[in-house]
Amino acid sequence: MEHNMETSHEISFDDFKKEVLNDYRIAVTSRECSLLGRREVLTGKAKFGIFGDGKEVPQLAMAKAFRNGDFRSGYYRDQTFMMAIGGLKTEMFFAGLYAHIDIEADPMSAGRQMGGHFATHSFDDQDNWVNLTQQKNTSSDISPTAAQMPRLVGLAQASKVYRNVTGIDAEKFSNNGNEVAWGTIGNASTSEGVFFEAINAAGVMQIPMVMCVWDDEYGISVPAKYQTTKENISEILKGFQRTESEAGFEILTVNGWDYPALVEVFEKASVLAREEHVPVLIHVKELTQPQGHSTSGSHERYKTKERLQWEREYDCNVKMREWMLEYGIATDEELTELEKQLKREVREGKKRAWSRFITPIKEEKKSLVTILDTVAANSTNKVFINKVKNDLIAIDEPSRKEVFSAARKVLRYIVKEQNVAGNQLKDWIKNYSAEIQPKYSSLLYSESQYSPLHVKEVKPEFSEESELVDARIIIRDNFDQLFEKYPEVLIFGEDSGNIGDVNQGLEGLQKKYGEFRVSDTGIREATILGQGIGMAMRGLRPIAEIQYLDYLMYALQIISDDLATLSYRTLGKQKAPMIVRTRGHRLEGIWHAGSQMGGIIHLTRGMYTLVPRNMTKAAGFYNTLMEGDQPALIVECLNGYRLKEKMPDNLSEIRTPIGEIEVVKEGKDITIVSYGSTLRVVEQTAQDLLEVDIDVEIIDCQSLVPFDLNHDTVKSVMKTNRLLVVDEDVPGGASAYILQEILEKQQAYQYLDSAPQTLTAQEHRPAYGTDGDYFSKPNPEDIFEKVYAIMHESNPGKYPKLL
Ligand SMILES: Cc1ncc(C[n+]2csc(CCOP(=O)(O)OP(=O)(O)O)c2C)c(N)n1
Ligand SMILES: [Mg+2]
Repeated sequence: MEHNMETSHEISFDDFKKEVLNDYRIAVTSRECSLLGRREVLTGKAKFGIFGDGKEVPQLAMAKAFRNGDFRSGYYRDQTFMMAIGGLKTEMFFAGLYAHIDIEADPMSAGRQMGGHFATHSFDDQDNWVNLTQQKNTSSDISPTAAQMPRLVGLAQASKVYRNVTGIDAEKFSNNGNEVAWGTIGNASTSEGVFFEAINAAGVMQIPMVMCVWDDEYGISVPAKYQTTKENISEILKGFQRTESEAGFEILTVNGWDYPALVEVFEKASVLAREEHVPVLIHVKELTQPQGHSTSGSHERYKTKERLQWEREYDCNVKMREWMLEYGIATDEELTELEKQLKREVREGKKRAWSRFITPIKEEKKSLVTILDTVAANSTNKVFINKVKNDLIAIDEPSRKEVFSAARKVLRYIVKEQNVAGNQLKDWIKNYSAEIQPKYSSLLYSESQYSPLHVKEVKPEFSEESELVDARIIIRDNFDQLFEKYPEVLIFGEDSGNIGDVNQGLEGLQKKYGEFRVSDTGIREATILGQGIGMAMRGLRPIAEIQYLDYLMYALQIISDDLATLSYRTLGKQKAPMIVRTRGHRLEGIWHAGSQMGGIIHLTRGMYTLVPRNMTKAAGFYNTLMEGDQPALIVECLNGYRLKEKMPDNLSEIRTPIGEIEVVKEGKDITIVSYGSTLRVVEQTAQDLLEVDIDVEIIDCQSLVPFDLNHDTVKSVMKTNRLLVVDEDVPGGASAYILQEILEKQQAYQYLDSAPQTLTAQEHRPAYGTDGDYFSKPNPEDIFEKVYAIMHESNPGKYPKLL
């Protein structure tokens, strides 16, 4: 139903009735799903349920105003909307609840996310974009409250870009920027900082974003009184209201049970945002929670009798029904009959979903039991094995955990036997693991044909004419060629536009490529990140600049929860191939010299973390990533922009390989692994060490995640038999990760003649000034003495004690 009943004057009363009745069908179906869903959790078939009951009617209105090409960025209450746009059937709803690992059964996340977290597919089975302008899109939901807000800004901004930038192939992504990004959020979640940050950003940017607040006056048990000043979000946001002379928001309010008013308000918002790119806030008030917040509690504990009574009366479905009777849309009998029929349909859908979910697991159990029969018959531990087997048989509807754990336990009983069925059991276990484990662990990173891991290295070439330049020129000229080559590339951040970033790496580029492609933003790292995520999800290639590594912390939650999990949580059906550009490691003072790499790499698995030691390497990483579909963070060396580097003759061709180390100096006595700014200090110290006859091999790991995929580091350790990891993170930070990669994954421990060691910064933040740096970060003397001490221990005769 593309038309809207308020604006299409030609439709007959019969058509109108049909449309309303169809809406009511969806509302009732959705409600029945919620009611039955709760039962499924309480009877143990599902683990947790959070449902959209009490929010049905406004979502019908939103779905009516939602057009092909639009995007939703919302939260866990929106099942009715998903049903109304045709994206969620009853079977899928229950498959999600049961955590069905088949993407066909649960298209939202293949069982990875709890129910209520919705998504549509942006990629086909060959990992190519589908045409997003021909479907209604939902960006994949996440649970952290308000974390949908930063991404929403980017989804809306993409329309602005498509409308204003020429030369981009927009066929699959936009029709002249006519797409609206629709946000939904609960009233209590508007208390989060990122909500206000996103609202302000959208107001500044004037992007087509319609923000809907579903206000049920509670956030779990905590009432509006403790959430929102004046208990009224639209009231306190009034300063954002646009006027005749000033751009801002259009702010609309409407009651959540008033079907015709809702339809009108949502259509108005849609037209305004779509045509004029004015952001709109719709405050939907007087909503209810018929079953309370989720299956983990009951709202009778914290709502008064009066409130509960009011919620029963103002239940939006009840009110819609009353309105339908009043306006002669249907009779009471007709509606009662319809409700009965829908109840039946939902029950049947639920049964089908359960059967589809449980049947394969029962088959798996059966195949194991057959093997266990033979294993038991041939074992002296028959009694114990039969016990495990019978316990499994007794579980009529087992989980995979129960099946697999039974198989693995039995293996222990036959470990010392020549059991004829032993190999059968072992094969079963291996096959089961090979089949099932990926269902839970695949696609954290791109596994597609477009993974940047397929991009081959192209080394920089130099000639007699190659000029020695300030390194920032290399990065600038490289961005210039990227902008030239890819019209869909954009870069934005604090001071990135007019002045061309604080280190002049974008000098002159705004003038050349315009304000939409090279732009300044407000100081708001979380939504800078969100701009990147949202625009990347709509086919653009954003580079989000975080001014300094230290301030990545403000964006880290969004990187960690949203960007880094996107491919994983959608089984690769959504991706945001953006680059986060930042600069860091040592410079000056506590807040400009941090190198919190351990925290970053651990919190952002799903995104690559690249740490080039100079600007040529960095340029090569940008070029590599542009050919791929994988989000990544590039940390440029803050103290490297004014150092001299040779300008490569083949700048636009260079590609730095990802997940590969580089041996920057060969040596025979000890392997030192390092990266970034610290690597230069290691290189300097290596010359001093040569003078005392210590020949170090230096490895630049350059790509922390993924780390040395070819396992080349261990080859160096095989030669030197000694290993030292040097970085400027805290002790036990990234250096511990690197050690684990080398010692455990690459099994380098076997080749060591000395204890493997790390040399890091002090545990505290780096103090200010030259001396602060010297006494906080690893300095040349620290490195010299550390290496020397290792050599002294191995050969005290040759290397007498230094200190
Ligand atoms: C960052 C974060 N903090 C806490 C929670 C736990 N939590 C989940 S829902 C919720 C209440 C949200 O209330 P509201 O935004 O009004 O939405 P409603 O559930 O009422 O529709 C809370 C505190 C969370 N998911 N994320
Ligand atoms: Mg609420």
